[in-house]
Amino acid sequence: MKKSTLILPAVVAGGVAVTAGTMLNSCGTSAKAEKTEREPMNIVYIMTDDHTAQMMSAYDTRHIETPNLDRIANDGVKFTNSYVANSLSGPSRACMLTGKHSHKNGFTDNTNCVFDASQPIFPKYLGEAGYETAIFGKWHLESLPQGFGTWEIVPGQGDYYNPRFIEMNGDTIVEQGYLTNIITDKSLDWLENKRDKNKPFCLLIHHKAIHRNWLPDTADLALYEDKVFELPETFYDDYEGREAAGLTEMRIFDDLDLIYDLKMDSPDSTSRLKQTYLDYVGRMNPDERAKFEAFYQPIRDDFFSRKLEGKELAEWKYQRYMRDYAKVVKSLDDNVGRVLDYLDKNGLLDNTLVVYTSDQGFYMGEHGWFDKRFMYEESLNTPLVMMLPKGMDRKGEITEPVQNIDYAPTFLELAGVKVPADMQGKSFAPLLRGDKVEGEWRPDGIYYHFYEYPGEHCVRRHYGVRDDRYKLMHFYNDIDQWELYDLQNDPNELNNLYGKPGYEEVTKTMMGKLKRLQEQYDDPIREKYPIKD
Ligand code: SGN
Ligand code: CA
Repeated sequence: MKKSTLILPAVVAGGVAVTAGTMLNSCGTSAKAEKTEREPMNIVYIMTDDHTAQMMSAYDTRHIETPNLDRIANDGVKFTNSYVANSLSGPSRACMLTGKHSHKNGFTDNTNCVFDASQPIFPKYLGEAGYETAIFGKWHLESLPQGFGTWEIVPGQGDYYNPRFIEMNGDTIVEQGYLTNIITDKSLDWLENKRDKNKPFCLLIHHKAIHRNWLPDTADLALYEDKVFELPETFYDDYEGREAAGLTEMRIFDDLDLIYDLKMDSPDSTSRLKQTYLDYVGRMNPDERAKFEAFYQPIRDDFFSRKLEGKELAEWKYQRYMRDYAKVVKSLDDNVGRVLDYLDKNGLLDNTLVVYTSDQGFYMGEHGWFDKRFMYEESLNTPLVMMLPKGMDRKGEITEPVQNIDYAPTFLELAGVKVPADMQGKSFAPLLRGDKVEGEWRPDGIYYHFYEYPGEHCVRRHYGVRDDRYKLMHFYNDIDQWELYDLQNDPNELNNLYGKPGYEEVTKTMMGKLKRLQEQYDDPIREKYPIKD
């Protein structure tokens, strides 16, 4: 392999930092290191869309098995307190790429923003440091990518079947097949045939899966049909004491569309989303469409004959939702397996950081919902597992709270690239190296801010703080409501303690944390809603 000009990151050997060529012995003098060379670390970052920890067996064994994703967790590390900064696709991607909160990177919501792609993002810094960089799949930032050596993205949300891709020359092409397979094919082709193998690489594989409307690969249609998914404890939540939760349009019962989401189309059934559904399934080739119809038609016949209502209908919708979502996860899991196998067979795992995460979590019937957006646990959390390169010995669970704004500084530090001072995330490289960390990792907890309102699903704007025990949130704009939860005693966040006697001290402490975080991150919202001391 050609020698790299990179300044190599410190490798920990017996607690002593080793940089290329030399290491300090116990007397502080320079001695010849046993291992004098270290190849620069590669990064394979796999991110899905709307894949939630409840549907990944490394995190939750109730529903489905995800053996390939679990392989990453079992051979490496699993973050048990992994959060996003703004639970929505575009905003999450912008946070992750820039290492900054939404108010700093400018992409606050999916509907009104265009990402200024000329701003610095971590792949750009890696490219300048000699890395080969590429992204394949969902981009969702409206402008075209900049700062990557190679990119090929799907327009907007992308199509599950016979998808369109925008190429670097600006052309839009149509590929034949199922999107999760195709994104993986393109990624593996780049790894094998397109990149300069003399350079370290950073590859971002961004799937559309598991995004709505959960169109499975025809190969996986029959899966999970005999399974009855357990109903979440909060499925019949009445939202008492939580005004914003009660105002949303993301309920499985009321808002999950029978045609678009659940494929219960018939010639005389109508819905606002029928045409969108027809456009999506209309992309299938005749063979795919025939398999699709042959699978769903008996389910439709049965459904229309039963004329379900009330709870029966709600639970039927829940089961169908879970089954289709699970099928889409299966294809994703298989494709992650293909990437791991490639890295393994080509001897790349020793020197590659493999990351698997999602752009946010998702509701699988909790509070009666699908979708995300809220700072409640299911959508604030996002899965995060990593396989570490040799020399980083950390294994098992990492419990320190991390956020998607931390990824950029972490990757840069691990690659030996200087972390720019204006990145707001905190590099968690020390946690991966297994360094001893003094004191609390994030004494004030993590900061969150959601903006997309007015917007689809009607989740009100809110910001908040979460520490290891409590969560404080403020819903604002056309409402003004505070919520406070004791996550230890009320993990389902049903009991809003804000304003209740006995919680004055906790509220004061959490307000202090919120205020400090808003100052630290310089969120202008604090001028509109100043927090008094
Ligand atoms: C689409 C979906 C929404 C979803 C948003 C944002 N509607 O608009 O249900 O919340 O994407 O999702 S759909 O009718 O078009 O399917 S995100 O993950 O891209 O932020
Ligand atoms: Ca998403």
